[in-house]
Amino acid sequence: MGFKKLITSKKILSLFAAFMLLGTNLLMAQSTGTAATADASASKDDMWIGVAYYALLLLLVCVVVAIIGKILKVYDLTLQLQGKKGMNWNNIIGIICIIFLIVGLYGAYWSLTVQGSMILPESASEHGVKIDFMFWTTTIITLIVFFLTQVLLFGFAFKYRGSDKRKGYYYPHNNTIEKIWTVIPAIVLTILVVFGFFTWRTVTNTQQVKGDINIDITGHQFAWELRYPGKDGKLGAVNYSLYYTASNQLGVDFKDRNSFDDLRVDTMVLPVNRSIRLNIHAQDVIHSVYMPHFRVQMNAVPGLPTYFKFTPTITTTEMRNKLDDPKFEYLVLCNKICGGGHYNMQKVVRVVTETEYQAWLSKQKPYLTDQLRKELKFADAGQQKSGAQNRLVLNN
Ligand SMILES: [Cu+2]
Repeated sequence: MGFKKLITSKKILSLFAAFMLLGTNLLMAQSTGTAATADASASKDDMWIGVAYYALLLLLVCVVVAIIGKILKVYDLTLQLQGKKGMNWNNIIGIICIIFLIVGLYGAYWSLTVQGSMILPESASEHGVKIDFMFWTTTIITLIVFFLTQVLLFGFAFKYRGSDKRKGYYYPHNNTIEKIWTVIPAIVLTILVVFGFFTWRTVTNTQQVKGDINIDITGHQFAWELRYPGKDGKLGAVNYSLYYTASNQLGVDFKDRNSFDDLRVDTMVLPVNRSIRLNIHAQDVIHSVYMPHFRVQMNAVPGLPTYFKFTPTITTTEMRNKLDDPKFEYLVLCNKICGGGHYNMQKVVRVVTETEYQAWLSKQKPYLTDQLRKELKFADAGQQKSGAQNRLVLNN
């Protein structure tokens, strides 16, 4: 293939487009990461240098491939001019297929061992074990299929490469083979999908029961806010029309007396082996509560409260020992790209024993601060103040 033909061919163009997309991702990631820093313009320059570097590298690879192709072609023509037998292109393509197979399988092995070692540790929640089982089943099945199909594809391309000694056998159709490669994948995929459906159903088909620890988690650009119930074990209601006041950031509705003893906390502390119900809210755009160690993820949608129930099974201390990492912390992250500060939307989650949990809980400050009491004029009217008046005060 000539150079001109090479650079105008669709495949090369799409490869180039993929590289440019990679550059765009790099651009977004870097501009987000450095949005708040003073030297943002300097790093933007660096970023463009990075994009140009990859674009040039791609062009260079194309040129080298084209030159090698040309050299071989010239060599082939020279041989033919000398009356010798030309190069055996069938052998060359066959060997390239085998090289591609070996390099590709090594790449898959490298990815599995190097990147695979960065995989999450064992699930720290009850339902997570089921999700992990499903994940590993799917991974093992797809790995077997991947290995078999790649070896067959490139192995056959090599073994049955074109040769003067044999002729290609014309084999247009075979119903049995068609049935096998349609029915087997259909059965396997159906099993996986049904398996996934039932697993997800058992994970999410939950009811609120007595003894659940209700925790409100509210996402906004760019932080998570947490609210725990007080001694009554009940969270007061929230009202979206009360959002955005400085001292009542979560829009807690003090018409509801359950809200009087609610607690505002900074770290999500959870007692081990207790059922936790996260009530999930968002105040501006869609966020997503993501707690990878517990295999928990649920979108936080403005105006549409969602929830997720789970039971942590491994304390932070136990997990630190298991991983031999004294600094390990569970995290709650945001898993929706919700704006420039998205990357920083995280909070520490600490799983502790019941005794430690009670001790921690007793030290937390109430959501209803003195400032808020003053704003709501609780001091004047005591706790009998009507909700309608509260709202009037808040809206002023
Ligand atoms: Cu977010």
